[in-house]
Amino acid sequence: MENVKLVELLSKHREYNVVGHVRPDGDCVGSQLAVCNVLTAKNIRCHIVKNDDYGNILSAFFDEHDVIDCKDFDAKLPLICVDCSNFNRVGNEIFAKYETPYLNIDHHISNNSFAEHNVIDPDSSSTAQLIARLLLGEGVDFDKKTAEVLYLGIMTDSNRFAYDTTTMETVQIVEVLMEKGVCISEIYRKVYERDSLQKYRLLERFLHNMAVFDGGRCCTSFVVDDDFRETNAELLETEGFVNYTRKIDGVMVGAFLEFHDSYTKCSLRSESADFRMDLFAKQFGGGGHPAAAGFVIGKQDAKFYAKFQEELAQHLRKIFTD
Ligand SMILES: [Mn+2]
Repeated sequence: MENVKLVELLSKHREYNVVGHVRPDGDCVGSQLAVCNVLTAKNIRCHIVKNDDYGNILSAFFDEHDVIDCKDFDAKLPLICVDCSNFNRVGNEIFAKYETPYLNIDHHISNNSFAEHNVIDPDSSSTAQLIARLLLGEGVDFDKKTAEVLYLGIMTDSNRFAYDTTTMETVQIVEVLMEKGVCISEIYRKVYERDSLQKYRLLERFLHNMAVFDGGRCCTSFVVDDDFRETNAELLETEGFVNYTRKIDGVMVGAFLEFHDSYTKCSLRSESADFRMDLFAKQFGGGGHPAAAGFVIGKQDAKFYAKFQEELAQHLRKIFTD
């Protein structure tokens, strides 16, 4: 990554909009909140633009932050995007109103540098880790609240430090965040031990639909819109479901699909970065990381699911013969 001065970039203007991707996760929310906290501490105004539902769990991290709905935001303000591999990940309303965002901070290998200034590091386990590294490297002092939201991003995107994206740097940064007052068990409970019963009802259906194929190397599952309606689960409550597809012994690639009435969403995970889930997702207009990627396409039917499974198996076979 080229030598960037994050604080210098953030100090160029007196007011900003900050946004993450739709279907927000812990990294996207933690990164937005961290950037906002740093700006606020410098007396720079900052609005988080709400482009999607944050869900019960992530909402608990917002506190007194200035969040404005996507429909009422001022598109004349410079825009900071965090954790977005593509500009269209910010959602249609924002995407339609901005030509070029001011700043793009991200860690996806598939990021196409869509902003005026781009701070991208695919070697970082999370966008939050990248922000933390830059702040610490530039000698910026930040408070416990900022440390907590940075930890939220690091913990969730590294899958609780289980992914091989977790490096010495990840752990060293966590050490500094703890010095600033972060209580690891408290954030863990706030994120992972507040499940709803509805989530488990949806999970039952997901587990029921699990299929292993291609000699045990691939696993997929899915839920449909009726499953959400009948269980009352929130959309964001499928967070983490895809990991089950990859955890079965022998499975190398896993996928989780959501068949909605107006779109289809797919999450992909692989045992190793060599399996290039980002490239597989790219065929469907998506992207992500080598071992964790995804895409969203239009409404699909059962025929698509069978074809998708075949293509996933083929992708893997191709990697072994190359
Ligand atoms: Mn991320």
